[in-house]
Amino acid sequence: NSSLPRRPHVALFAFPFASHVASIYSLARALAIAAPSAIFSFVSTAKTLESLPRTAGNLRLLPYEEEIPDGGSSAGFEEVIDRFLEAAPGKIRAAANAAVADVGGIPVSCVVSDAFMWMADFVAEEMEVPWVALFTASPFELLAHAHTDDLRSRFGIMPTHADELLDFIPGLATMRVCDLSEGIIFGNTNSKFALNIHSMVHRLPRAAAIVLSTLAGLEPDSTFHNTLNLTLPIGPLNHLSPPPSNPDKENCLPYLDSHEPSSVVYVAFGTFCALPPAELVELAHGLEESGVPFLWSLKEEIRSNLPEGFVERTRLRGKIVNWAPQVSVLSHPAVGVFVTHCGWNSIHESIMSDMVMLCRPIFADQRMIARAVESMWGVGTNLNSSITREGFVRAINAVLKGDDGKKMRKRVVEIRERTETALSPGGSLSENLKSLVELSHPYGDK
Ligand code: U2F
Repeated sequence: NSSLPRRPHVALFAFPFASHVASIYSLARALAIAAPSAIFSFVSTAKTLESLPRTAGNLRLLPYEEEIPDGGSSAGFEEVIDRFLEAAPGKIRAAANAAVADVGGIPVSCVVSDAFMWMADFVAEEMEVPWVALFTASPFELLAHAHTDDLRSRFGIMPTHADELLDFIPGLATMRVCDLSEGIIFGNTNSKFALNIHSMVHRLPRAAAIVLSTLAGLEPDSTFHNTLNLTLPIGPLNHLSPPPSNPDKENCLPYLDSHEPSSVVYVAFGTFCALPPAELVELAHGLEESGVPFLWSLKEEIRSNLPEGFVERTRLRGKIVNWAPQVSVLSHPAVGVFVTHCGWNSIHESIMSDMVMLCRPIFADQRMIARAVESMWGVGTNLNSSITREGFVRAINAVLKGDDGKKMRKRVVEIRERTETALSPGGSLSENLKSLVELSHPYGDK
């Protein structure tokens, strides 16, 4: 009956790699709770869907039509992503149709996608519904990409002044050319991934809103929202809808329980980044020579690169695991410093736990984030692009025992407290979520 108000139906499309699925799923869960009368169809690969916690009835999980073609066993991570992106427009269209059929023909009223899946806007356009993009990396990264054309005309494709400040871009005044992501003016600017990001920034102005995962207090500066159209900062996403606790399968927490307050170094480089082998060796020697206890999240397959005898020699004061329950680890009183690659989620988690950092950025937005950690926010030390054992020992001592560390700890508490105001009821987080619910919910909630 066409006189009855239609039930809103929001289709969400994940970029099924690294921490991106967990981020957009947090958003989906928060929206599903905030708009109980709407239906939410969440689409990702069958494999990634398996790892997600099941939720209330109005949030339905659907797989992309086929599994990611693996390109044969020799296909690297980049190639797998490229193949996925190539097939993405067809997969999104098929999934949108399947989502409609799955709920008895209720049409999609709003499309939400990871910004990397900007081609979801083709489907939104055909369906004449709004498209909302979620950008999961740091706003620095979005700003830099949004200025790709300016940066290329100013510097060309190879930077000549790698140390030059980016102070002509509002919000990036602290950053330097060398901090930019690969694919903007250096690195492979013609890789499929770089071309996809470039297409994304040209498409983003069409979005009804760009949802940013940010922490109030960490934003580049007050002018940066003016550069982008309708930005809704609503991070940190895992605060918006906390994931169920990450099981401690390898007993990290009991290990931490047996240590003094602020004494343990926690090392983790996110979901897929790895140090170059020679630096992994330096880091291991640095941990050994520093004499401090450590907890290291390091995948089994990389451990063969550790120095010979390292594991045996450090067995009594070090623990190496495949995966740590990071949020619980960072908030454990025994942890004194976080050695991180500066993934945006790790930064949020660290700050929300009053934890100071030693940064070894690897790629993408991580160099800009590491710069901000040290120079903008003053909550850690940037080891830049190379770890040496001596430098590492010095940095660990300065952070754990020196005045530098004390100042950083004071700063991190100040930032966390500022953030908490935004996260409290009626703060900017709930206001922005309300605006997003209104966008994704065009027929009201009655
Ligand atoms: C990409 O970064 P990553 O996915 O590698 O890293 P993070 O954004 O820091 O997210 C890692 C998540 O995995 C969790 C951790 C974070 O929520 O708590 N985790 C864990 O629970 N246990 C472990 O042993 C290790 C990690 C990209 F490379 C970055 O440049 C971007 O900033 C980022 C966001 O788009 O995505």
